[in-house]
Amino acid sequence: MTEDELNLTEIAKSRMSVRSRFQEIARQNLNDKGSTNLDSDKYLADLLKVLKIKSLVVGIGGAGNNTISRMQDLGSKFIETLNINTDAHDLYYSNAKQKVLIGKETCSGLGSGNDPDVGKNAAEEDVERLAQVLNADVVFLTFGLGGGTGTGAAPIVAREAKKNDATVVSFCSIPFTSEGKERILRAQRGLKDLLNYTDTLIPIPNDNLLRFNQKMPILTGFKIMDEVLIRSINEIINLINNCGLINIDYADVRKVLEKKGEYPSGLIGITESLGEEKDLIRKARLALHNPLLELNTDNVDRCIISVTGDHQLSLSKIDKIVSAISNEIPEDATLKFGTALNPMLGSKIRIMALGRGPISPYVQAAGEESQFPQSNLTSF
Ligand SMILES: Nc1nc2c(ncn2[C@@H]2O[C@H](COP(=O)(O)OP(=O)(O)OP(=O)(O)O)[C@@H](O)[C@H]2O)c(=O)[nH]1
Ligand SMILES: [Mg+2]
Repeated sequence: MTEDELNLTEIAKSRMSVRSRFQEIARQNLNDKGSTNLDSDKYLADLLKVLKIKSLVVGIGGAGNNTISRMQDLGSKFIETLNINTDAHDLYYSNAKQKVLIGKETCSGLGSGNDPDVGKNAAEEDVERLAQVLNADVVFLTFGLGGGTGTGAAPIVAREAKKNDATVVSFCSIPFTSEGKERILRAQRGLKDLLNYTDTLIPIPNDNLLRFNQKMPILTGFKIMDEVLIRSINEIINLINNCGLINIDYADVRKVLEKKGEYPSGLIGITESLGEEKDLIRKARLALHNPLLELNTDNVDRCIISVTGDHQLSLSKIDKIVSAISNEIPEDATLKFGTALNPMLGSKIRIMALGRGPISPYVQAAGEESQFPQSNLTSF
C-alpha cells in the first residue's frame, strides 16, 4: 500500500464527520494555484474512498442486546453493531460485533438492579471508552425503556455520539402497562433525558402490539417488537447505503433524520403489497399512518418514500404510492421518493415512509412531565 492510500484509509476510518472527511480530501487535492482541484478524477476517486457513510447500530441493556443479537441472526452481516450493558452475562451471550461492559466499579458486571441512576453512572464511568467506539456518521440506538441500564445509559451514549458529530436515531420500547407503574415512570424519565441528545426519537409502546392479539404472550410480544425495530433500522441503512443509485441522496436522508424544533420527532412505516391498485394505496397509507406509533401526520414537514420491487416495478405503481402518501401530508411538505431493486422480493412491493415533524405523544408527555397517553386497545 502506498503512503497516499494509507492516508486515505486512515481518513476513512477516522472519527472525523463525513463533512470533515470531505474537507480533508479537498485540502489534499490542491492545484498549482492552491485551490481545490475539483474537476480531476483523482480528486473524485479519493472522495469516493472516504465518503462512505458509516452507520453503527447500538443495543443498550437487555432488550437492546437481544434486538442486536436477533439482527445478526437474521443475517444483517454487513451492519456494524455494538452492544453495551452493565450485565456481563447478557453481554457475553449476545452476538454483536463489538461489546462494551460499562460500570465495572458501579455494577461489577451484575446489572443495574433496575435503577436508571446506576445505569447512568455506569455509562459515565466508561465515557471515554464509549466515545472511542461511537465512531460513525449515523448512530442508531435501540433499547427498552423501563429498566435501569437502557433507560439510564442511553442518554449518555446518545450524548457521546452527538459529541462525535453523529446523527442519532433512537428506537425504544415503552413497557407494557402490565409491567407496572414503576417501570412506566422510569421510562418517562429516561425519555425526558434523551430529548436533548437524539435527532430522531421513535418510542414504540409495547401495548400497541396487543392490538394485533390481546392474548399474546409477553415473550412473543418482545420478539415481534424486535422484528419491527430491526426492519426499521435495516431499511434506513439500506436507504443510506443505496444513496446515489436512486433519486434520494444522503443529504435528503440526513435532513429527514435531523432534529428540528424543541423535541425530536420521527415517523417510519414499512409495508408490503402484492401490487393490486387498491391494496397499493391502502399499504402506502398504512406505511405513513404506522398504527404502532400513534403520530399526527399533519405535522410532517419532510418525507422520503422508498419503493422497492423487482425489475418489473412500473412507473404507474410508483406514482400511485407517491400520490397516496402526498395526499395525506401538508401540501408544503418536502417530499422525495426513490426506488430500489430487490429481486428477492418476488412480486411484492415494499413501501417505506420516513418522515420528520410528527412528535410522538410519549415524547411530548415526557417533555412536559405529564402522564403518558393511555393506549386504547382497539383492534385494526
Ligand atoms: N423488544 C424487547 N423488549 C424487551 C425485551 N426484554 C425486555 N424488554 C422491554 O425492555 C424493558 C427494559 O428491560 P431490560 O432491557 O431487560 O432492562 P435493562 O435496560 O437491561 O435494565 P436492567 O436490567 O434493569 O439493568 C422491559 O421493561 C421490557 O418492556 C426483549 O427481549 N425485547
Ligand atoms: Mg438488564
